[in-house]
Amino acid sequence: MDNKKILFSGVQPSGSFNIAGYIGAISQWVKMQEKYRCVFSIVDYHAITVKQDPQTLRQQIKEMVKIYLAAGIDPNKSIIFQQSSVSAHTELAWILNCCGARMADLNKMTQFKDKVGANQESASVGLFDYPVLMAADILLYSTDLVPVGEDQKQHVELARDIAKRINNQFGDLFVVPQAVIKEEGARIMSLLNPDNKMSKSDPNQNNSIALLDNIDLAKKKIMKAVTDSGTEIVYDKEEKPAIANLLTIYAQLGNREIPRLVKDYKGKGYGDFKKDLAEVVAKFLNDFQDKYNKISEKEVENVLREGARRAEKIAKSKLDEIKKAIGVK
Ligand code: AQP
Repeated sequence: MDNKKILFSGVQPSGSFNIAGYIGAISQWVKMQEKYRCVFSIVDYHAITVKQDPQTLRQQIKEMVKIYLAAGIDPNKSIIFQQSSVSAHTELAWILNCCGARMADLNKMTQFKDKVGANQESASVGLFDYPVLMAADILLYSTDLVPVGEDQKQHVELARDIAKRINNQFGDLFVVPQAVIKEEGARIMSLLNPDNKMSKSDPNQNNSIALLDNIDLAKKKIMKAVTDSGTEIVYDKEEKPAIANLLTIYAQLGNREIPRLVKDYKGKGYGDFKKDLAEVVAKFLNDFQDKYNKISEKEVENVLREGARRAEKIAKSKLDEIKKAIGVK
């Protein structure tokens, strides 16, 4: 076994995956797989924490595999697997629920509060407990690094706390993982309301651009994106959050530096800027969808079968170690 660090991350197959998740998470995975041993999951048990249509969910799981592959995740280098096919995840989540996680931890989670709003009483218990399942996902693979968007930072912190508590009580069982968050692009905002993050589950699809969006539709969404008062293209997250967000998307999908873009657009208006950005997005989507459309169902099946086999081996051996340590085996 080499001594490369281990990296774990995942995406929920819930809704149409958008450029925010691509920029915040997947784009950094692709670069990191050269340097680390990587495990990437399609976290379907997280997706069912909110209502899903079974037929659509099945479809979205396959879609996510194709998205991983089209983005450049190489199944010969990295493990790609469906979370529910490795039962150690839910088994460990139960153990962590009992032995490591506390009510006070989960009561602090801002993503739960943001998602349920005033409807806390009708939210599923799974949605409340989601961060513990995420801790299990991470800790099973002795993960060193967890590359995620900024919204997941608090959940990785919880995984760290749980790992430390269990290590204190039962001996050194877990590696304490670290979140890896990009300096730019870790929080892409919604196109029509730059105070909110761009999110798959947003009911207004004009707020986001899905990787599989029709290209003309995506261009229209950019042209309709809100801008700030004034006319200048400057990067100022506080005063000009909408333009700062569009500059970030431009830089990330067009492989450009923000300061350089600001220089290039000096003296030009929002209209010119958005027209060019629409072209950058269109080119990115075109290239991406070309690759996506070449991936066959057979390839998806093979990747998932082989990924589950490899993930299961690592996860089962870790779970056995934990079961022995806590006294159930
Ligand atoms: N707006 C964002 N900017 C940057 N990164 C983001 N991520 C999500 N939104 C942004 C990152 O993408 C990965 C995918 O996360 P996920 O699908 O498991 O769920 P999420 O974080 O809950 O993302 P969504 O879009 O808000 O999904 P829904 O609406 O289904 O809950 C993660 O690494 C995330 O940080």
